[in-house]
Amino acid sequence: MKVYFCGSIRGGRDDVELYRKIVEKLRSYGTVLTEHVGRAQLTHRGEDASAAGDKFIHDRDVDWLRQSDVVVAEVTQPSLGVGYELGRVVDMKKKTLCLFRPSSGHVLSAMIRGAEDSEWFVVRDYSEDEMENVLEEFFTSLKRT
Ligand code: 6K6
Repeated sequence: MKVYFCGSIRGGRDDVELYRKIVEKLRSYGTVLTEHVGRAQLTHRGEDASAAGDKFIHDRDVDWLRQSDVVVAEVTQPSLGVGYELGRVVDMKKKTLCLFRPSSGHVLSAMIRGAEDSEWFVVRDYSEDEMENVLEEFFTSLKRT
């Protein structure tokens, strides 16, 4: 199974340690196409940015989105790129899980929360210590569909 993980990069890297833990857990379900999102060396300023530039990153990531079987997004830290990816993914009809931490003080965009449907797009409020169980529940539910 190919898993595409979305998390903020230029939107801010406050949650990078949590992204790393999510990526680690996701690896138990399949190949994570975007492991770099959980790497602390990848900063919002782009110290680890590809020399090929933004067009390369965009085209490669959209291609990976198309190839993926499942998309998991940590959406607590607002990010234009994550919002864009999720908008594209809704049209691709991929199984998608959005993870949001209400304790952060952020309020999730209506364009993400309101995109929830019973078939493809799930938005789950959670706390960090629930992360592994929430992922386990989601991937177990996929096996039943
Ligand atoms: C790092 C900092 C600046 O440029 C980089 C290298 N960039 C990226 N490499 C890989 N994926 C990226 C990069 N920039 C954005 N993305 C994709 O968009 C990831 O899949 C993330 O889920 C999402 C983050 O978007 P922003 O708007 O927070 O950067």
